[in-house]
Amino acid sequence: MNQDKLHATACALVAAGKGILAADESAPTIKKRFDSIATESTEDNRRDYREMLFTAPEAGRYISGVILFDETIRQNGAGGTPLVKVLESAGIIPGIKVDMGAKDLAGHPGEKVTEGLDGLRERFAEYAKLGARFAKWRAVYSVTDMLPSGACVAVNAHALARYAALAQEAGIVPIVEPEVLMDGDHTADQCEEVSEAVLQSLYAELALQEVNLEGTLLKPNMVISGTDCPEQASVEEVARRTVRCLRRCVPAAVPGIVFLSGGQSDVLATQHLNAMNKLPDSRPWKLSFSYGRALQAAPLKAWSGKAANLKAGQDAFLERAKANGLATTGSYG
Ligand code: 5MM
Repeated sequence: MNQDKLHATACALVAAGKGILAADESAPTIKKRFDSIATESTEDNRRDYREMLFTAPEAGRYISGVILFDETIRQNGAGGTPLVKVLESAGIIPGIKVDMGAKDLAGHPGEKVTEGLDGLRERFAEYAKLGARFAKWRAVYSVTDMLPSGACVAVNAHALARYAALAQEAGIVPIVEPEVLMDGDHTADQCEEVSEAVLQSLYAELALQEVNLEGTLLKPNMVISGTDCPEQASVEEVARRTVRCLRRCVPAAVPGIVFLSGGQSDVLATQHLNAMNKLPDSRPWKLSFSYGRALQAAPLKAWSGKAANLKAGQDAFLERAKANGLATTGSYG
């Protein structure tokens, strides 16, 4: 394992003014997205849509890396160039989602454990050959008065650390993504408490398994009220709570924290990131983004499955990418 190389890649992914595009929707998720614009989810349509995003002029000014799905990392663009090469020539680092999804956790109704460790060493070796320089594994936690259980927190931390160790062995930077879900009526207080427990368990497990933190990135949720909670935390409160929670749990050795958007509106996700980067509190890590929906909702709608809308789709994508790029330095609005 070349630790300097892993660290350099992790730092490049959180360079000032830049963040990550999560374009790693699995087949059922991308179908859901395409259903919303009445477009069939064929292999060609998925390629055309993603190629539209990857080739948006000057996307590399705001986008440091793209998380790909297994199909995409093997796919050629319409002109025959591999999409990995298309990204590289735009100055964007290719990444890969390697988890096999969140499955029901035995004995714990309503909870999930992320699977995909079997054969992962071999898959990493192949992905490295295909050009992946970073990877992502997502665990999810539901919040209720009873959840998450200690078991759910522990098994997901263990799996995230096993994945991270295997990624580094292959020379690939692991992004660890523990997502405390927004669904439900829980308060921002509950979200903060659960996020803290999840992160503490994760960093204890990463230490136990001797993962080199300098060569990792964290992709967490923000500390936010549940979608159905009658009292919604303001932008400033979300920023303050999120940074407080991260300062309590995330070691200074981690180069960067790249948030997921988790179902927030695109503008709100940008405002939250911007507000965090404006806080005077000292922070040892960069705060950036790794948004899926918050970067793609607008371009997906503008494109709507029609080649004639390519420029409109790219313009909509660049607008969100630029806004989030500004938010990484607290200079949005
Ligand atoms: C892009 O969506 C990713 C893949 O989800 P599925 O495996 O369910 O298809 C997802 O992991 C995404 O990378 C993160 O949740 C961040 O995306 P959002 O939309 O929450 O910013």
